[in-house]
Amino acid sequence: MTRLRLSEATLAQLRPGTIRPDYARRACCVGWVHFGPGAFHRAHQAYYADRLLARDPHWAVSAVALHSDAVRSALLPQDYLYCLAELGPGAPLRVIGALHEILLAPTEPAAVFARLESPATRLITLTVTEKGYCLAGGALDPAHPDIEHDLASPEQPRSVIGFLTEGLRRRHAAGHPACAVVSCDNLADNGAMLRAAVLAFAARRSAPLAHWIEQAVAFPRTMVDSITPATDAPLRERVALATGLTDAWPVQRETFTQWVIEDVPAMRIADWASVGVQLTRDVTVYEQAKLRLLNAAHSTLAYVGLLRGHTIVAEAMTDAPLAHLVEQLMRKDIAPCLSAGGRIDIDAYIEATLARFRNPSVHHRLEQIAWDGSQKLPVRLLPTLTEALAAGRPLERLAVPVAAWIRFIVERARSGRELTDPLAGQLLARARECPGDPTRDVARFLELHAVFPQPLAAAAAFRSAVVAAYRALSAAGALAGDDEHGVSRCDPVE
Ligand code: CS2
Repeated sequence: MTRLRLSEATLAQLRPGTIRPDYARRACCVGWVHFGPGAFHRAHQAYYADRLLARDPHWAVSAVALHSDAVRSALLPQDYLYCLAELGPGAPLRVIGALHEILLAPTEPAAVFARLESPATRLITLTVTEKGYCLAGGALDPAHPDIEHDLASPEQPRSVIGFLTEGLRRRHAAGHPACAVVSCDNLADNGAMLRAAVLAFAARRSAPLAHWIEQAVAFPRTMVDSITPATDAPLRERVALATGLTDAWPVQRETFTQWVIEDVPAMRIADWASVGVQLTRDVTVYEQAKLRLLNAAHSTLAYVGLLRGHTIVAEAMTDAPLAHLVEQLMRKDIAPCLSAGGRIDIDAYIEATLARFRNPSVHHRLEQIAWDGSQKLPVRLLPTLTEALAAGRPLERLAVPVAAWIRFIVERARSGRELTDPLAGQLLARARECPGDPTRDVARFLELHAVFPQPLAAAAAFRSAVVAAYRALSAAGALAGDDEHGVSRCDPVE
């Protein structure tokens, strides 16, 4: 059966049961520019924009794709409408109408700058992933090829840092007020990090420009959370059956969603609370709990789970020794290093996170989480390891995901399977040089300064914990509790 394609013209033919935009899309205007219209943005921030639009028509989103035209090609024939499926029994399916356009940065820089410069734009957000910020050691990498390029050709930038700086420069030159720039990526202190990267770039262009950005532009920090599995065939099927229409690129996420933004004057531009977004003075406690508990546990499940032959998070959580490791890691190793300041009940947070991982409706591939480990470990795991080392706390269990990541890369190099990571070439080359001796294999990887900071990398206690975990894991991801007698190979002595 040939189905019609989702679009403005076919919206009226949606089968009952799908939630549709409850506002006049044509009356909406762009007030929000977003870099990176991937699945996470479309399932998370665009959902909140959609809810805001029901109250205020000034929040339509102009999305900017920095590299690929795939999302625009899929959504342009649909007037940028797409379906968002929440996952779980009886969870809703809704058509999101918040996207007004998708601009292609490489071919339409003038249109991108026009949006950035426009006084109607009151908010700029980013989901460009950890690698999109062109950092090295937590600061802008002036030797990054895109940054070198953008400093040489600031009006035809490639990087998001180049686009933002030039867009802000034009805004200032036109006499328009500054607007907030908000990183929605999983980076520690994402606001300060983005601000420092833009200022470092701007300072190389012009001191007065850097000064104006420093004085006028707010970079509030955020915590974003909602598990968003990549679009797959069952989702397309669900959407087609429920709506009666074809959607070239629907997105899906768990029902749980959270967005916490630092409460600065520049963010008091919308009724955020009315759509469930929380503004607070102190985002750090939320951010640390999210990155160090949820994301660290995710990466542990990914690397150990893949070695153990699992493919999906919920399935890995049915593997008792692995689920036990993850829970102990969160409760006994990570939680004691967190300063929740009474704002979050950490035990309840861990309980809820484990329940989210066990949700069988969420088909979240471990492979998706395993991507870009060189960018993720320094944010999710290494700060806890650094603090645990300084406090003389046990490192044995915390070292397991690090060892599993190294094993995972060594296995990829051996099997010739693809490794998705901006440092893939370097990582695979190192893995091929590994002789198969735990001490020497681990040493090859701990030399990677872009991943392992000093003094952690040089600390004997850390090195020996990673070597022990690497030895215990073996290529098949062996864990404590695998043998019936529960003899502990990874558990620290308690
Ligand atoms: C995951 C995250 O892919 C990953 O690395 O850990 O995308 C995670 O699902 C989200 O941060 C949840 O909000």
